[in-house]
Amino acid sequence: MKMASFKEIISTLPRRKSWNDSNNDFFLYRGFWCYSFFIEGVMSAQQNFQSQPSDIVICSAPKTGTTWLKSLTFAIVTRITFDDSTNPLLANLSHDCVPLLEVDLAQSSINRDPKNPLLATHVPYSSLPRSIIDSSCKIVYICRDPKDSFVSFYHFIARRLASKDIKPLALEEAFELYCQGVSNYGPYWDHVLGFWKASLDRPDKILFLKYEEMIEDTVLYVKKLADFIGYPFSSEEIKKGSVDKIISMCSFENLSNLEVNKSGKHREGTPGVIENKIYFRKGKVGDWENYLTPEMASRLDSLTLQKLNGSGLTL
Ligand code: PAP
Repeated sequence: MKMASFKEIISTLPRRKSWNDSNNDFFLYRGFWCYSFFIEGVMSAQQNFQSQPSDIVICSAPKTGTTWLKSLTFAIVTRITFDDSTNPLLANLSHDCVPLLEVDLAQSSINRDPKNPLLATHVPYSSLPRSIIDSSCKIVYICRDPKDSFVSFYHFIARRLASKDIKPLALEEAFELYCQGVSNYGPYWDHVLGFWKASLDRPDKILFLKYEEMIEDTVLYVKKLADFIGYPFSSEEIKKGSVDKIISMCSFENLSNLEVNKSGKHREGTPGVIENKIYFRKGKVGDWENYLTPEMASRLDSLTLQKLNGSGLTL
């Protein structure tokens, strides 16, 4: 199918005002809300993307720890090729080291670096290209407390709009939309549950991670991640401090202080250009307390309990 027909299909979808500027509405595609540009990419990837068994697909809803997980996974996979001073993560935003399925690989799976098995996506499990589900490639998913994820996303949009001199939606208005499920690739709970259920059915294929648990015991989860994706640390490497080096290189403090992440731009020269620094804000657990009232927090917690009820998952 051609882009024009994708656009025609999208124009018939339910539409809502997004948190972004008014030229950028959300459309409801297969049960999730998303900007039209990304839906076109998802449709195209569904037709064109051919996964390889060696692929490692980093999946997440936005603002749940994607930048960190991409860095850690990239550092694990490339640790033999690069040393501490030459790793591309020191000179590039991690989003520039890992192609995004619905943008970079939407038209074709051919123009990939054969040495890099990583790709990333925010697409919900039920809309992943068939070849990702059917091939023996690995999926790693990260999720986060929706209160922190909401606050993170709100700031991300506000900082992006500020650079264009546009006032963001009021926090309360964005919160209302979020609770209704109207967020980028949302409803958030459906996104998480899709991968959670799939990870229970196929534990060898999908590793399900939580941002908070990774912050709490990063060493444990970095080892788990490396084992799962087939790049385990040898006991020799562990003795040499390889795990700790990767964790320090990918830490919020280190990455956010790199020149590239202070002054560089992601997708420069395209309408989607973003300053790298807005991918780094605080990197803390529980920052929602500084922005949500107790009422807002308990409303979101109740919604989360209700949505995840019976799934065995807590957030
Ligand atoms: P994305 O979906 O646009 O890629 P994502 O990386 O998932 O964004 O989320 C951004 C959050 O991860 C930010 O959280 P905050 O707003 O609560 O601070 C960002 O600060 C945090 N983050 C970025 N890099 C790291 C890191 N190296 N370690 C921990 N958290 C990080």
